[in-house]
Amino acid sequence: PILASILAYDLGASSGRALLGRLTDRKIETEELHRFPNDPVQVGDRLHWDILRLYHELKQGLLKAKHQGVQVQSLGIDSWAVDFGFIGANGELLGNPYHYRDRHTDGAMERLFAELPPEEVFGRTGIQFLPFNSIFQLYALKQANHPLLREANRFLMIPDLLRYFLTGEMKSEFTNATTTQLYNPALGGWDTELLAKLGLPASWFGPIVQPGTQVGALRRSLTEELGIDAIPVFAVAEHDTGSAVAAVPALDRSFAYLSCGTWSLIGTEVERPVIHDEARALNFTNEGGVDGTYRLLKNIMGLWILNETRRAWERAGKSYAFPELVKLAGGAPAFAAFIDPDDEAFLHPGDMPGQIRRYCERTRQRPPEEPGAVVRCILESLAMKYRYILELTERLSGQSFNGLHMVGGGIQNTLLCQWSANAIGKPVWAGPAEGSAIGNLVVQWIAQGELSDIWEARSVIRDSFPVTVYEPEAWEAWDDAYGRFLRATGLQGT
Ligand code: LFR
Repeated sequence: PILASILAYDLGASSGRALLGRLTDRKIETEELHRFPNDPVQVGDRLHWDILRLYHELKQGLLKAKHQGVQVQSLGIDSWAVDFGFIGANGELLGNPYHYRDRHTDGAMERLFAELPPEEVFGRTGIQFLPFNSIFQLYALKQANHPLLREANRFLMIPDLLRYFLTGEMKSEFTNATTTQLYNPALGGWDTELLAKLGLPASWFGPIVQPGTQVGALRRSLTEELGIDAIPVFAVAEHDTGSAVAAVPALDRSFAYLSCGTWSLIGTEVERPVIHDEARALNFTNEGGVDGTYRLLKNIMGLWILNETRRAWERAGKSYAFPELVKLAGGAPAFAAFIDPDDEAFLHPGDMPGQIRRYCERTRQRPPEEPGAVVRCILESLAMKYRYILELTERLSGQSFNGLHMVGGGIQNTLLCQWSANAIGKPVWAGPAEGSAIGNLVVQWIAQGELSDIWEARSVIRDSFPVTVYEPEAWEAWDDAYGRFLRATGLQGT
């Protein structure tokens, strides 16, 4: 094992991992220390995260390091965005955080807009409208007169909360704070006017720290419980997408990325948030990044649709391994039917194959029947949507990209990488797969002076991990099918 190293916890919507990292002679070595499932738990009508189990897994990681004789010099946590828990006056967590796919936010966005126009919310925050943004979750809780709100004293997002469990210190981290849609980049802090308009107490929202800030060390009760030293704890880019973008091995300062996992996030890095009518109309977001940058990007539903389809088949007693599904897709007829992956029908857990069938019926296409055809429909539609959003990113940022960097676990799906290259008609550079965890590590090294800044980090990542190049193929067929994709989905050409 790597004996002296730093530790990155990266929590995804379906699994989490702890990665050890070591930096020597401008080369990064990583080693997976611990991997664990992150299964949401449905209780009655509500869908929750199992937050204490996640904390338990963080501790298991620390124990594994101890048993392997690894000296952990610092650690950081990143996770998915928007979700949160409340701390009561006694310092304890109140309730179990909701999952952003819970239905308690259904309709909340529209109801909020009846009170506060979307122009104002976007103008203040620069954040895209997703029905599960913290702002809409909080609004839904408020309208439901949720008992939690009477006891709440502090609002902490998932990584803030886990970091609090580890250290006893409450701090909000910048990149993740921006995803609440309550942070105002022009003010450089929580938008207290917006909070007041929504009737949310500003006192819930504490100090914000930038990625790369040391926020305490493991608390006494924990080091005694585990029999380990007090490891320094850093706020990294605690939004996993923020960490993933930090790890994009770009050489050119003008670059486009696709962070590919449960979600597909496509965009570019900008110096200043892009907040104007067009950005709002296209529903682009400006999420906080590392070193004062912003991530101008858009969410695409991503491999969630495939994962959830596979789970539905599994429930029906038909289990397929991913490689098998991808192989079946490769053998199915091309361009038979398209979905818009971002249709609301695909947001919630449930009968995904049924949703795809109904979408096709609604849009007068023959629904795919066989598993291979269903998977092909999902992957081709994703690739087409990537082209669509990449073109919008170019338009909004006034740049033209000569290829697309793909990072994240989704790049293991080589068919998707190839089809993405085909759809955009430009090369795809795939790697690294552990984008978020590596971004988490490099921000700790920058904080410790081991790397000078994000651009040195990117070049070190480039030299440390393989990047697979996918050259576009069959451009004419893909370009022709793109027209059919736009018509089938009702999306406007750019
Ligand atoms: C990706 C991600 C996205 C965010 C979504 C929900 O893991 O963090 O950036 O929009 O999850 O939190």
